[in-house]
Amino acid sequence: MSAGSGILDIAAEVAEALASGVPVVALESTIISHGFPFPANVECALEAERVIREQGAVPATIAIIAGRLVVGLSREQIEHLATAGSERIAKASRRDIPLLVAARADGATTVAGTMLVAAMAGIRVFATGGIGGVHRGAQRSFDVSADLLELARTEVAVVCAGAKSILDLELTLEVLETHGVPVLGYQTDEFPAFYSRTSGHGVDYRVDSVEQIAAALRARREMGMGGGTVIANPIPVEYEIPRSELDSWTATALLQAEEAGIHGKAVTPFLLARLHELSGGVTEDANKQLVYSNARVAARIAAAL
Ligand code: PSU
Ligand code: MN
Repeated sequence: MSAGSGILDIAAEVAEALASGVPVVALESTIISHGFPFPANVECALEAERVIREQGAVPATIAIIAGRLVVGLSREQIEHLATAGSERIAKASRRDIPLLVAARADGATTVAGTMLVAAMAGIRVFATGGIGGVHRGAQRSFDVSADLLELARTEVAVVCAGAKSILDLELTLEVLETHGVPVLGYQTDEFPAFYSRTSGHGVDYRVDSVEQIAAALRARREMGMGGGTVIANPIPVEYEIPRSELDSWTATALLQAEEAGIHGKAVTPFLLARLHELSGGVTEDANKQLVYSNARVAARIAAAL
């Protein structure tokens, strides 16, 4: 670790890239601790970093390690988050971060937590799998991911494959609209539903090149608007999972969550784990591949910036 002031530890390679204008792409870590089982989680984390390097950019995987906000995890730190177990590593969203820092604890950052730390470090582009959103039944549960509110306030572009159909995608798009977060479809007119390229919901704007995306991000910056941008990149067609299969796994997973009385931050990890189980691992490969695809697009956007 070299640069960074106070509680921020920026890896030397990331600090040098930021100082010299080499493109940098942030990656989250909840996907490592809570999104995938071991060893798929390590494989996915390391391969996403490799894909970013292949495009000439520098990856910066973000997490909280012993209370330090680390920007650019080492391989050992990635392996630690992947193997320590999801009970020992806190899922760290905006509200959790000050407490974890104060307690010198470990935390794996969600989309919201990663955006917050990336912005502190001066990183403007971030690749993930899917963003959190408005959960089905949120009219009663009020379960709206903090990811959406972070997108409203923090100026980082998030490249994702849309959001999972375990969520209410229509309400998710409504909340993003309310908060002034643009949803750009990369080479698509539809908001993708993670494992599916389509969801039946349109995007605000279709963009066909990374230069177009970079121009929109520059314009936002010049105006000093703050706030994030969603770049929705559909899963590559060869890895797409047929909707009929997904729908039945999703319905079962949602029912199991309700029966088990799962709520709060446990909901998303519970549903993800059930889907991996119910699909006999089919969702796992698709999930990895869409992360790599998002990492590639994010690196190209960072270069175009
Ligand atoms: N969606 C996925 N995989 C994930 C997540 C979401 O398909 O791993 C993780 C991300 O870290 C996201 C978080 O930021 O779950 C959202 O959690 P919640 O719904 O509790 O806000
Ligand atoms: Mn939630």
